[in-house]
Amino acid sequence: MTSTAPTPTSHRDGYAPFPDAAAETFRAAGYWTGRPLGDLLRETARHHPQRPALLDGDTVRTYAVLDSDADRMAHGLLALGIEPGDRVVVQLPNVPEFATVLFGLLRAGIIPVLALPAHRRAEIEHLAELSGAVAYLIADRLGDFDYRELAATVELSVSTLRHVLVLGDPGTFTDLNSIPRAGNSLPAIDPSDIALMLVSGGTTGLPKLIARTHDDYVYNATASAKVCELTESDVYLATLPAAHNFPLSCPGILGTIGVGGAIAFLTDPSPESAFAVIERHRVTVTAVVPPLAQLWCAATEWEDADLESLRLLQVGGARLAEVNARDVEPALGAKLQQVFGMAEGLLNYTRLDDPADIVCTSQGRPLSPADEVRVVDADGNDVEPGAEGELLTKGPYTILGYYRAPEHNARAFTPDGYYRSGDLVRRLPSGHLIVSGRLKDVINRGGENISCDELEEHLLAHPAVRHAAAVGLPDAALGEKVCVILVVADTTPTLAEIKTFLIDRGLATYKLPDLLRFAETLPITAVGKIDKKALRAEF
Ligand code: OOB
Repeated sequence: MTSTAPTPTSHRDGYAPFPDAAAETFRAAGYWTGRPLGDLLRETARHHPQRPALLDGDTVRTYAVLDSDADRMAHGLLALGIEPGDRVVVQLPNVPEFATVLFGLLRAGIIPVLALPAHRRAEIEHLAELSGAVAYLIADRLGDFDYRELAATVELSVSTLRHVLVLGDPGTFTDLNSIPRAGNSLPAIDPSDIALMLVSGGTTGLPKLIARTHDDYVYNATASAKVCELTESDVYLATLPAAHNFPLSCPGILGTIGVGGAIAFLTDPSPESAFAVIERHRVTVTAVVPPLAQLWCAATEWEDADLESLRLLQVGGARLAEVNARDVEPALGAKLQQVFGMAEGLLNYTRLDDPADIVCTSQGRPLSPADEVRVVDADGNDVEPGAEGELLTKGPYTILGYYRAPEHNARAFTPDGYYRSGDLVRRLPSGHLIVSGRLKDVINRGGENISCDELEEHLLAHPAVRHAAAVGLPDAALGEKVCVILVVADTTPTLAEIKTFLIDRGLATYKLPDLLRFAETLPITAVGKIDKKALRAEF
């Protein structure tokens, strides 16, 4: 076991609950409604049984069908002997069955641990051990990767695992579609209990588990749907991996189900395949990370799909440079919404009626009136209004501790329950936040701190630059030197040209790169953000 907890027995061992007083406040104020997540689907299915829920090529699953499939899935999982409170590692690509499996587990009170399709042995074993998972639920394969081979290894090393369930060809494992589907009554769900576990996007070490309750996650999804003015006429496209908080619940799949919209799924987010699906299903809303937003914008020059239906492009997960933000509406014909969120909770959105300048230069403002945000200096004191500092937060959908991680929690949370995000922000008088970097994504060059985000933003303004990443490399004299890695369009600028360009933009000379490297593509994380750890190792 990599868990620091002493052989936990109950699913609540190692969980940091909301304090009673806070919970009472959130209920009284109406943020928490006492509904289990599974009810989002139940209520829509009751009111609009014939509306399309899941779109997949020519196949349409209505809300009535999804609702009864989810119930049957719940019965089947319980019939296998998986019990309410048990954890199941789910690793599925973006396919409609993701929704059936998720709601099946939620209704059975079984806790999904939502792994990303790109996770491999190290992450899956860690997540399964840490959560004490009894089952691992996979697709047979995605592209040329065979998840059954991964499962065969994981099964040997994780002692709590009793089942491997496969969507598709099961090989030597259990076929998810052949498990018995009837005969149980579904358990009562306590809305303050853990509904599901997300995986942290953490930049250091192995991922951590983030336990979200029914109450807080229903609020996360439904309040996000309101901010995005989502209605039953919307068609949401799950472009980023569905297990990630952004496409899952911001407002994503869950928010769309809550309002009775339809959902289409994408396993390949390349412009060619994404644009075809947008055109075919008349997609209205989707969420992407900045590198993908850039790629889609550029691709409108050579792809001629009809994207007219797209009304809102949400971009988040990493800093979107202003130059790229300004491209979105002209290129795609959709409104841009910047989303600065975290699996730990706090979500910031630019609003649909914010002025264009705010939408293009800020990362949004908190979703909830009950979100508490502090911007603090290195000593934990609030900075002057508008000054840069670390974002601390707590509120009705922000966790108070990672699951089974007491030592890490002592550093990552303040004694009075604020999550230390590690993000450097500035707050505008309107409450909008500008993310200026990460506490750790800073290069210390001879004692001067250089924000990688800031440098990258300037580099992206260069006409030849498609993608840019700055990393600190060890240097005997300076401690660290500045290395810039660029993906360029057609011309290849020299280091001297890049320096002149940056000086002309008014950048301080100590921030200029020492080294310039070129790459065909930049390495990305499981959800598609630029992977700084991998870059540092490579250059
Ligand atoms: C989202 O969630 P995670 O958990 O994968 O990553 C959270 C971290 C934040 O702490 C921040 O460092 C960074 O990703 N981040 C942004 C950003 N959005 C997230 N940095 C700059 N600008 C942004 N717009 O990434 C996530 C969760 C829900 C919605 C959207 C993103």
